[in-house]
Amino acid sequence: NQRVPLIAGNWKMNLDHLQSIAFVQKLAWTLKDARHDFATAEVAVFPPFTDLRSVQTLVNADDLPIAFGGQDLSAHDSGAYTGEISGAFLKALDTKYVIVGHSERRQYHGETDADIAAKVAAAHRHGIVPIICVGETAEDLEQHGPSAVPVAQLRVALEGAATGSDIVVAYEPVWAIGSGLAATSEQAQQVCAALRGVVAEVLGDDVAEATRILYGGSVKASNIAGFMREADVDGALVGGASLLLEEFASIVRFQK
Ligand code: G2H
Repeated sequence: NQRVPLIAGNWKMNLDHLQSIAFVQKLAWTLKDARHDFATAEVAVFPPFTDLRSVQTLVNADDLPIAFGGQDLSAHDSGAYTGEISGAFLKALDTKYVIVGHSERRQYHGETDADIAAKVAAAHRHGIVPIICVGETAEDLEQHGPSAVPVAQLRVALEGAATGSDIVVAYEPVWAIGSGLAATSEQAQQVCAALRGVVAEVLGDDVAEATRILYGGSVKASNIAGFMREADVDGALVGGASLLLEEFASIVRFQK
């Protein structure tokens, strides 16, 4: 397939301002030293909102081949929504991507599939590519089997997708997040294939063929190659390991 893998580092609410800046700079140098070919794997980082401007300045000034994005966005475009960050604000900072529907947003902020569809629509209104996160809890897995819940979540989220706009999907089993216990590559492949089926059903075969589907949940340098060998896994959404320079750089340099 023609899909360029995406390795995305979700920093969550970690790294202070100085650490963020130092990290982006060192990551770029490390990848340059290793002659990383960004055409073979795209790299993106997702700092907290308060560091997006600094990351943008750094990336633009040094012409660093690193994409970046927000960890969330508002479903609304503007108005009296205290504490919210709009798609327009993110776009003004040159963000290419925005994570939507991360399980931590679903779990701690009560985001529903319908909320996530509205955020997908908001991202597309502003020309930002949403990384739509779906995944089942251990309980869901026991009750409904491996694909049912993520498939249902994605079907609703895609109701917000605009025709002709890019999406990225991330399969993140909740039981594998930050637990150290990643899914097996076979498990990831099975669900990612089912998710590609949903994209085909809703947005058509061509979009499904072009859409990158990532695996996320305890991805490390030691397990990335296995995931990347799978036909329907096109990269990774990395949390904990994205905060460790050498570890993240090795993930980016995975060998197929
Ligand atoms: C899942 C993932 C990144 P981790 O949340 O989105 O985190 O790699 O720490 O499991």
